[in-house]
Amino acid sequence: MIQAEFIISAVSEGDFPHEEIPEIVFAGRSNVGKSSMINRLAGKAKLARTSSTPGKTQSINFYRINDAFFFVDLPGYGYAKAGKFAVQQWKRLIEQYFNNRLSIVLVIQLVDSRMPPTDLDLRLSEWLAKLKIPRMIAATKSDKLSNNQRNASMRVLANSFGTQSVVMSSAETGAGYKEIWKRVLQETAVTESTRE
Ligand SMILES: Nc1nc2c(ncn2[C@@H]2O[C@H](COP(=O)(O)OP(=O)(O)OP(=O)(O)O)[C@@H](O)[C@H]2O)c(=O)[nH]1
Ligand SMILES: [Mg+2]
Repeated sequence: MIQAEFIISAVSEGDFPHEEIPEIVFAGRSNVGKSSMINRLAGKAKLARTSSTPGKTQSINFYRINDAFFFVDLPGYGYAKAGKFAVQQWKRLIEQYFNNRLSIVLVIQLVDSRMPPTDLDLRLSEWLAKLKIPRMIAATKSDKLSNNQRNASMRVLANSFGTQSVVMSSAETGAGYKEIWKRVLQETAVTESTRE
C-alpha cells in the first residue's frame, strides 16, 4: 500500500511546505492528465481532483507519499479560455516554484500522445533543460491509440524533445506506470540535489 496525504494547495510562495524532501513534479498542458497520473500512481482515485473541463487545478498541490517525498501537481498551461491575467498568474507561480524548490529531483512532463507537442510544451522543455532539472516525458492517454499509432507517436515525441526518455502511458489501463514508478524511486533514493 502506498501512503498518500494531501498537504497544501499553494497559491503563492509563502504557502510552499518548509519540509525538504525530494519533489517529483507533474507538469503539462491543461487536461493532459496530470492529476489522473498522480491518482493512479498513488493508487487513490480521489486524491487529486480531475475533470474533463480544462483548468481544474489552479494552484500547486503538494501530496506527501510514503512520508518520503512529495508529488507536486502543477496547474496546467495552454488553457484556451484562460484570460491574460490568469496566464500571468500562472507564470508567476510556476517561476516562484521552480526558482525556490531546490529539492526537485524529477519533472514528469506530460504530453498528449495523440498530437505533436505544442509550442508551450517545447518551451517548458527548454526551460527545464536550462535549469538542469532531470526530466522524463510521459505521453498520456495512450489507451486511445492503436499499436501503430503509439509507435508513430513515440518517434515524433522522441524527435521533438530530443530524448529517448519517452514513456507511453495510460491512467486508464496503467500502461507505462511500472516504468514511471521505477524512475520515481530511482530519483527519490538520491538525497543530494542535482541542481547548483
Ligand atoms: N482515456 C484516458 N483519459 C484520461 C487519461 N488521463 C486522464 N484522462 C482524462 O482526461 C481528463 C483530464 O484529466 P486531469 O487529470 O484532470 O488533467 P490535468 O492535467 O490535471 O488538468 P488540469 O488540472 O486542468 O491542468 C479527465 O477527464 C481524465 O479522466 C488517460 O490516460 N486515458
Ligand atoms: Mg489537474
